[in-house]
Amino acid sequence: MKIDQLKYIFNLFNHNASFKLCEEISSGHINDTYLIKTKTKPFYILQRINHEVFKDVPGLVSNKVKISNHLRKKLDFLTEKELQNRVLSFVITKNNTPFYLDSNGNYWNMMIYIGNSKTYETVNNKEIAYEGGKLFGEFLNLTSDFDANQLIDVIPKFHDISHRYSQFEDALKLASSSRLQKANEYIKFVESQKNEMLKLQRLKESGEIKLRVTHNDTKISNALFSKNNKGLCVIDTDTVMPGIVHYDFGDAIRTICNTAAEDEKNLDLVNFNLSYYEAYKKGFLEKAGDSLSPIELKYLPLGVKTMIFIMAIRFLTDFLNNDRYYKIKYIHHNLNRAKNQFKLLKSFSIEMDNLKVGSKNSFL
Ligand code: GN1
Ligand code: MG
Repeated sequence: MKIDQLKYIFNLFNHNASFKLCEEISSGHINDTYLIKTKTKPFYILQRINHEVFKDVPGLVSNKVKISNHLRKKLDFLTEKELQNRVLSFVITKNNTPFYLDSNGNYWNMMIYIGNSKTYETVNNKEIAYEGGKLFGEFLNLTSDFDANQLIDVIPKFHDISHRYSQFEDALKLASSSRLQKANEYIKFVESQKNEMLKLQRLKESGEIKLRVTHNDTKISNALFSKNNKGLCVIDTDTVMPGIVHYDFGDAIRTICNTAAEDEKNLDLVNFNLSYYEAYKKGFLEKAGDSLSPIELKYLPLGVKTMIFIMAIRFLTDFLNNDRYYKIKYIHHNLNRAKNQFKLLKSFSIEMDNLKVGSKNSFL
């Protein structure tokens, strides 16, 4: 994207700032994200939302604005300056619309950049795990009184395993023989797991586990921390929609407890860190525990297992589909991501079994 085009789009939004420069933030797999630096602070985050993936962008933006408004109300004891660091603030266009739709059909959304903050792709100390737990736990707690029916399903069946299995099975039918061969060992494994992996979905569908507002992309890089490592703000609320708590708990653990990055190729480096699990759980329960029912609590560990599996099957499916969904940086990127998640799943299961043998405590 050319800088002049970005500057033009930036100036269609409602602000009094002068554009200075922009930097692409390339950590996301779906949208195009730019940090816009202006002559005076605050800076801004300008995003092109991928409308191939998100079919109803106006609905998506409406979801996130509703959630930010709700969080602001719940945190109204904070000063305006504090609120700007704790809750995403979206900027409307000069035409009073919550996004800009360009002539190529691209949707643009803008928010104020939260300065003096940092993110982690991987975690290297317990404090971050604990603070991350508090932050995501608080997000769930503060949104627990928001009626989830007011939100659209931004990606229907996003975390439904049966849907992910049917996409996987479709991919198997069309995949090239060379990709099938490279994925062979994992394909067999995926097929063997169906029963256990469907369990949470059945509990959701039977109504035993209630729908609530969930974030649905709680990887640790979607948590902002202050310079002194305190949890500040949950970001990337594109996938906020009705869901179950287990996947939010699971996705955070999936990324926090992996001793390596999600796409690390050397699988010896990929292990499940149990002490980070404990730290995250502690922070999470401190903040969200009161809003969780016994059945929600009981199945949190299965949420971890299921969420790691969901990411593994999604990466594997995209590899079989010749990389149509996720951005990739090299040819076997998706296969490596999938292998990484399968290794993490194995390591998680070993830790879980050891814990059960070693003591009478349940994993939770
Ligand atoms: C995608 O684009 P990003 O990085 O926010 C994906 C998530 C995955 C994540 C894996 C809409 O999120 O579900 O967990 O990659 N988002 C979508 O890193 O598919
Ligand atoms: Mg996301």
